[in-house]
Amino acid sequence: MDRRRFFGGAAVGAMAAASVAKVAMAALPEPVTTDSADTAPPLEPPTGRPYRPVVTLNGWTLPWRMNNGVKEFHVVAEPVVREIAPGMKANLWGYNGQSPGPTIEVVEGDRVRIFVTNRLPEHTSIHWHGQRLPNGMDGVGGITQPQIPPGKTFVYEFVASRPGNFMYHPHADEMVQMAMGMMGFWVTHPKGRHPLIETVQRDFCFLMASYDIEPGSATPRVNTMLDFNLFTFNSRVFPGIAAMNVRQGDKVRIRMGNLTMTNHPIHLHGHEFMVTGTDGGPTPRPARWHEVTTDVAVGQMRQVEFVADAPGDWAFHCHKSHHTMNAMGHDVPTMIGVEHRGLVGKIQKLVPDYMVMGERGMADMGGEMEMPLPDNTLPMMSGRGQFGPAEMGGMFTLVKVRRDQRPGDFSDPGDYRHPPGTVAYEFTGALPEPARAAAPPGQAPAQLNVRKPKPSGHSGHH
Ligand SMILES: [Cu+2]
Repeated sequence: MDRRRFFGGAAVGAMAAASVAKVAMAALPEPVTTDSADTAPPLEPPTGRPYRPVVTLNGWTLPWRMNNGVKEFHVVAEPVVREIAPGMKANLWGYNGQSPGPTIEVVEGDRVRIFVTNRLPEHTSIHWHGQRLPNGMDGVGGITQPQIPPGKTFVYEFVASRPGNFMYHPHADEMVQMAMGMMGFWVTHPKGRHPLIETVQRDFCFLMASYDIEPGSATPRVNTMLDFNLFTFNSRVFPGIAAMNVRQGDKVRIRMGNLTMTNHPIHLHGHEFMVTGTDGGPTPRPARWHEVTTDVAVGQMRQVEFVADAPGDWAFHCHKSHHTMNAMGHDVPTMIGVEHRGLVGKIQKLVPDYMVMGERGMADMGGEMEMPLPDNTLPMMSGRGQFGPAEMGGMFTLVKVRRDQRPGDFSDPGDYRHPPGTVAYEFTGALPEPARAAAPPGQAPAQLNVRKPKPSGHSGHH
């Protein structure tokens, strides 16, 4: 029978449109989203080649489906609400319900197909930072592809050909979209054993982002170039950043990428690590050396590894002190040594938001701020440990090393129990007078007790 005649004119069109729409719907994987800022347990690969998955700090890994040997993901660009730390939520843009977006984990050699749906009010694109791919899949809006209009879905497809650390972010209205939090981590695991990629017991990843959110508000100022006031690991600040909880003796890998506007020297206490990889891939062994701080420049990724052999709660943070502080602290006038009691109250009658540093430093403001904070605003320094206020915010968290942390258990073991006699303690004896105050009999007291070389009487070597 002639099919065209059987179905008839107008009916064919309607029928065809309906079935095409249905096929397209069926072809698009159901988007998976979350509204949680908790650290999800590692996503053990249900299909495809096996690997040891990563743990994304305060994040999660995007599930996929296999379709004729292709790993299919559905990424949705959309406005999200992100809890930056308990007490503050930010209106950001992100992917699949959160900022940053979910981590994408694949295996070297995987063919991946990523459906990107744009639910933002403006167009976007996704650039797959660091990947080898066809030029037209590189995601530079206007250059390698048309921008993805609001409401539309585009498809990216390529082979994840080299193992390592990657990022994804828009290459469309970048200043705005990255200032709003659009970014995600990508890990390509090696296929089988790789001579430069070691097996580790704990594998963590996060991205660095900075925001300029005026105290009392919730939406970043997108035009800021330098004066950011929130420096985050995965859009979280201390004490909201999850600790990295490991078992004593574990080999630990931490992967990090920097999508802020400045560099971050990342520092680990109590251990030496080795930089074992960058966004260019694993680092050749002769080029590795031990560090306790590694600088992650703008647009770079670093992967560090160490054996967590020292039990304790070890600080892990950016070494720029302003980056371990939240909003409000950066513009406060220095008042150390200035007696200004009573002055603040008078000024605040004229300027209600007026705030100054304490006479003895800023620590007075770390524990209990005397001033009420605007709504939805974090103290500039907060976070407590078992011994009191930590006076930090921003890019600060802990690596918690415990003898009894079970393999595969990433839960927080609580505060470290220090063995007796191993905590810095107060000296309670009598304090001796400074030595420089003592003068030999018959001489005036010396200002400084500096030993100088004798002007003569010393025969040289010549
Ligand atoms: Cu920093």
